[in-house]
Amino acid sequence: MQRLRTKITVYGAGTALLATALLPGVASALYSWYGANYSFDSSSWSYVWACDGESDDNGAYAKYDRNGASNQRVDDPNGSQAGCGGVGPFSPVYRHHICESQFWSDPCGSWVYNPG
Ligand SMILES: [Ca+2]
Repeated sequence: MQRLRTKITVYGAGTALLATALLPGVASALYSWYGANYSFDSSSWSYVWACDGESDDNGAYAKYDRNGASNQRVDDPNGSQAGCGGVGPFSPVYRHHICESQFWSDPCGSWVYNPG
């Protein structure tokens, strides 16, 4: 019984190590969600991405503000097909959120803010 417990402990440590190893490149990224649509930043907030995760014919796009340019927008060009739409690199993004194109007005997820 003692031996089994030891094996479980070692396996758990290995899993934690793997997760840590995968994180550094995206450690600063924050996500804004609306349903299955989302936006996120990358490379220290120098890129913004919009990802349409819903096959509902409503396009998804990210709105963002960055140093020197507010009310910017980037669309996911192929809708819910694989891949997202991205822009950058440019001066750090201050905030972004995901929105969905609908008939009357476009609902959006919560703004996420650059912590730096
Ligand atoms: Ca897509």
